[in-house]
Amino acid sequence: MPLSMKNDHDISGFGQRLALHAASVEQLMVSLLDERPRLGEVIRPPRLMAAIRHGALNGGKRLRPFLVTETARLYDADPQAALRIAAALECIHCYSLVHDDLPAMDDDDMRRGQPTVHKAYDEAAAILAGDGLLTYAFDIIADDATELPVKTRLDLVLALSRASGVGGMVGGQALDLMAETASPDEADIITLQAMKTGALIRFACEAGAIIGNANTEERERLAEFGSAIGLAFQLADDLLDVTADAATMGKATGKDAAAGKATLVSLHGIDWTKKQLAGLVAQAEDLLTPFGEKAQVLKEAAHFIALRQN
Ligand code: GRG
Repeated sequence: MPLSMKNDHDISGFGQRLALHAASVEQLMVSLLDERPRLGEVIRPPRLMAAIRHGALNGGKRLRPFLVTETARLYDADPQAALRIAAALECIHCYSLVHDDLPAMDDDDMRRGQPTVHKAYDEAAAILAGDGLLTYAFDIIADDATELPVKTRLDLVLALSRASGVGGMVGGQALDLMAETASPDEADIITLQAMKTGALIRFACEAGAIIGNANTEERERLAEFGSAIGLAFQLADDLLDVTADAATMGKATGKDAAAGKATLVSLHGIDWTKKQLAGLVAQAEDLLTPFGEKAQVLKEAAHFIALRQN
């Protein structure tokens, strides 16, 4: 069903499911981000850990972790192992937000309804908190406590490195910073968004296939599903930047227009964007067809991403 016909699609049920899942990710992250040094560590400096917790344990939607565990569920994979990969990915996402908020980047004071890490602490603390979260993600995956075969953990490390690194999120952020002074065309914008925001969401969906030891065709199919909903996520974010208020979003809005930054919404308008979103959700649903009833929740996730209000 096209999205334009169903803006009243009920996403509240999915929202509750997501919130429940978020609580389990949060619980694991609380225990991972404590001050107890692990084997090979000396001490975990309390102020650094407090800044890390401020940036990571502050009420995000935990959408990427949800996608990891839900795609892993298609393969009846070990839920505890999947949850650890989900937490690792969330560490990377949180690091990206902490660094993105810095004065040298987006210069934001509020995130998830709270002062950003550099506001609550200071810039050096925010840089180090981001660095710490980034490194820790790979620690979590490699650790024997993640009870997956070594080759699977290695595949996850490689895929997450590629998604978050110079050819993925970091590269996309670099292109995004350049876009403030250049005039990117539609193809440039799609590329930078697929890298900056899409790559982690693509990884989230591919991760379930890696954890579940899926064949190459299914791994690619789930990655493509991730790409479609990743682009939808960014389009919805650009729409919200135009239509939502800061209180609902827990962060400043109207920033793209203020920075003179071209987005697909500024190029094509709101109606076009909504039609694109509908097309992406339909494409995402089609990609899940071979998984049958088991993928119903992932279909709901695609709708939620396109219709979300924050
Ligand atoms: C600094 C290396 C580096 C990268 C930053 C992703 C990113 C790259 C910056 C975030 C900028 C931004 C706000 C992009 C819009 C899409 C986005 C990632 C929104 C935040 O994600 P949500 O809605 O946030 O999943 P929560 O708070 O729910 O986790």
